Order: sequence, then C-alpha cells, then structure tokens
Amino acid sequence: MRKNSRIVLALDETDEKKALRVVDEVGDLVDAIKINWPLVLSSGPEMITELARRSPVICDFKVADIPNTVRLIAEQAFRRGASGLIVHAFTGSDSLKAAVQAADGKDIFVVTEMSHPGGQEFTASLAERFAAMAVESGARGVIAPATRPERIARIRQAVGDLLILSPGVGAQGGSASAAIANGADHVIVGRAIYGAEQPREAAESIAREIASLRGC
Ligand code: OMP
Repeated sequence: MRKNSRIVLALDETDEKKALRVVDEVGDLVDAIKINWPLVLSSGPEMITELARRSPVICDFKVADIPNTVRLIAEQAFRRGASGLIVHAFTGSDSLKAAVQAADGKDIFVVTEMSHPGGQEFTASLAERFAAMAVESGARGVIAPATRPERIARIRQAVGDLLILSPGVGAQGGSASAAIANGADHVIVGRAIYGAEQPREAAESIAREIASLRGC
C-alpha cells in the first residue's frame, strides 16, 4: 500500500453514490480505502472491486472464525480485489496463520487493542500478545488505537517494523499527529472525512497536520 499522506479512508458511508463521491473527492489524498460491513451490506461486495479500481482496498471484516472459514472469507475478499484484510487474533494462532496463508502475499492486519472505550475491557490486556501473534504469523501489520497513543508506542515495541494502522482519529477523539508521533504508520479516518461538509478540505487538513511532524 502507498505511504504518502499516511491516511487510510474508512468508507463507512452507506449511501453508495455518496460513498463514490467522497472517493472521487479524496481518492488521490489517501493511501488506501478501508471498506467495512456497512458499505458492503448496503452496496454489495461488488463495491470492493469498484473501489479497487481507484485505490488499494482493505477489507475490514474483522474476521474471527475457525481456520477453514477464515480461509474461505479471505479468498473471496482477495478475489474481489482487496489488497488487505483485517482479522481478529483472539481466535488463536491457527486461524491467524490460515488468514496469512490465504492472503498469499497480500496484507493481513491484526486487531490488537480496540479504540473505543470497551476496547479497554478485554482487548487492552491482551494487546501485546495479539501483537506478538501478528509477528509470528507473518501478518503485514496491526491495528492500534489513536484514542490511546501511548498504547501505540507499546505496541510498536512488540511489532518491530510491521505496519501500524491507527483508527480513532476525529470522531472518536484521537489526533492524527499524536498517533503518528507515537509510532503509527497510517491513521484510519472515517466520519471526520466522509461525514465532513467538505471531505477534501478535511482530508487535506489531516494530511497537513501529519506532514507538519518533522522526521515522521
Ligand atoms: P471513524 O470513527 O468514523 O473515524 O471510523 C473508524 C473506523 O475504524 C471504523 O471503520 C471502525 O470500524 C474502524 N476501527 C475502529 O474504529 N477501532 C478499532 O479498534 C478498529 C477499527 C478497524 O479495525 O479498522
């Protein structure tokens, strides 16, 4: 995936036309587009292929299942044009390895600590272990919370040079520059861009904030 603006657009807009309008507006400003269930369920899985014509696409299906089902889901996501897939780690290392194997060189991202308040109830205490599992399984990267940038720094220690993608910027209260300064490679931004009156201005403003960090 690209590493220019360091922004991944979380395209959770469920109105297909609006979603594509946002992509037309900001597609050149983001390094990848992340598609989650809301848009897949409203527009159909063909949307993955449609978006993949314009940008690298990460399917955020947070896959959590037995290895065989993980493999089947991963194969379908990549067949439709995804270049990355987000999976959970609590299912165990066999499920994680099945995802990496099915990806066949494409990117698997593993959720560590989730960004919402409830993420502290269960995922926080296991985040470093999930991060280590990501490394051991051969994943490309992990997801770590912009809402708790100090946790990104800890997770960075656990994952070495794996990619860290960090959601929680804007609508959830996290800051893009704090996430990047604490070790994230990319921030994942949804509502603060697709829900803005001027999505392009919103994306440009976040990109400027990140670019103003010297040495990152
Ligand atoms: P906004 O809060 O609108 O910026 O959207 C954040 C996006 O990141 C949504 O698509 C979430 O599903 C996703 N996300 C989180 O918010 N927190 C997490 O811990 C993990 C993810 C994710 O895996 O992308």
